[in-house]
This record gives sequence, structure tokens and C-alpha cells, in this order.
Amino acid sequence: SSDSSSSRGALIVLEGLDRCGKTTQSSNLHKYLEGLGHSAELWRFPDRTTSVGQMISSYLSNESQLDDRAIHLLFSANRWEKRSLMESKLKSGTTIIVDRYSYSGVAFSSAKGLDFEWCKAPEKGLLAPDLVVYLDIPPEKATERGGYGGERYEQLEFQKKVRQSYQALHDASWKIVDACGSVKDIEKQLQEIVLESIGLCQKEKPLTCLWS
Ligand code: 2DT
Repeated sequence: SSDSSSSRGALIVLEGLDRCGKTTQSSNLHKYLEGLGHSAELWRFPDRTTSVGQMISSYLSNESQLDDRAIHLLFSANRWEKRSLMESKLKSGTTIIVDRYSYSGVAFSSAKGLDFEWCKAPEKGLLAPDLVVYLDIPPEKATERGGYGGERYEQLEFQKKVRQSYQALHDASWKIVDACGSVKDIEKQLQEIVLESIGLCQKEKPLTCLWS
């Protein structure tokens, strides 16, 4: 039924380059939805709190080295270990806003030169987002914002390649939002897009899986 007490939540993913404003926007969106009385949670990948997440975190901060394929699979495992919780939350009516997901996995690893299809394979069977919002910013602009914390991928040349990978990955269902605008302006656009997506999920839009 479309009765909101029994309807599922939406899986909303925010993607984009480092310093595009994803984290600020995800958090503002979460507060906005809660303010409207929606049941909503804010997640992020990598989830650095798990033991797999700690291995990823140490790799990102250059404290450890890992083979490109090995780290790719750890990022994927980090999503798999959260999959069943994600499914039960969505089914119980909670909307989840996720700061990065499988698209980051494919975009960043393929930017290193790994085969695109090889990168997608371990993501197959994870839950498919109901909405992917890409916060679009030219890599040069993102660099100008500063605040790169010195993590492994935070370099202009690499971010340029990541942007190309995102371009190869996106499809017509993605909402592309210009991330160079004001925080308030972007926030308004996101609120509108996300409420529409939540509405569709309440009308029994089925939950599906990625890339299968
Ligand atoms: P944050 O700065 O957002 O914590 O991201 N990354 C992320 C990957 O290479 N593969 C993935 O599957 C995910 C989710 C993007 C840390 C960095 O990790 C990259 C930036």
C-alpha cells in the first residue's frame, strides 16, 4: 500500500570528487529530512568503523600499501558487510543518505587503470540506489577550495582521471547538480530531488540490485 507507515525508505547516494561539498550536503539533507519527520539515516563509505574499514583508512592515509585490486575488493567488502543492515533499514521505512557508494569504488579504481568491468563485478548484487546525485565540480575548482587532507587520492591529476571515470559510469537516471553554486542553492535543489525520490519509493517502487 502507499500508506507511509508500511512503505519503504529510499536509498539516496551522493557522489562527486573530493571537496565537491558532498559531506556538507549529505549532512544538511539528513537534518532537513528529520525536520520534516522522516525516518532518515546518514551513512558513508568507506565506513571506517569496521575492521575492514580500518584497513582502508590506513591505506588512504598512506600508513599501509596494498595492491590496487586488493584495496578495490576491500572497499567492496566494506559495502557487502553493511548490505543486510541497509536492506532491513530500508524495508522498515528508513531513508538512507549515503556519502559515496559503488560508483566511487569503480571511478577511483578505474582511474588507476584497472579494467572497468572488473571493477564493477564485485558490486553486483549490492542494493541499487533509488537516486544518485552527482555534485559536479571541475577538479581545478575543487583543488582551489583547499582542505585536501593529504590522503592518497587528493591530487589534481588523479582527480581529473576520476572525473573521466564518473563520466563513463553515469547514466540518464543520475541527477547532475552544479557544485560550484552556493551551499543554499545546492541544498534547495537536493531537497526537491530527494523528496521526489522518497515519494516514488512510498508508492511501492521495488528495491533492486546493482548491475545484475
Ligand atoms: P572519503 O574522503 O569520502 O572518506 O573517501 N574511495 C571510496 C574508493 O577509492 N573506493 C570506494 O569504494 C569508496 C567508497 C574516494 C575516501 C576516499 O576513498 C575513495 C575517496
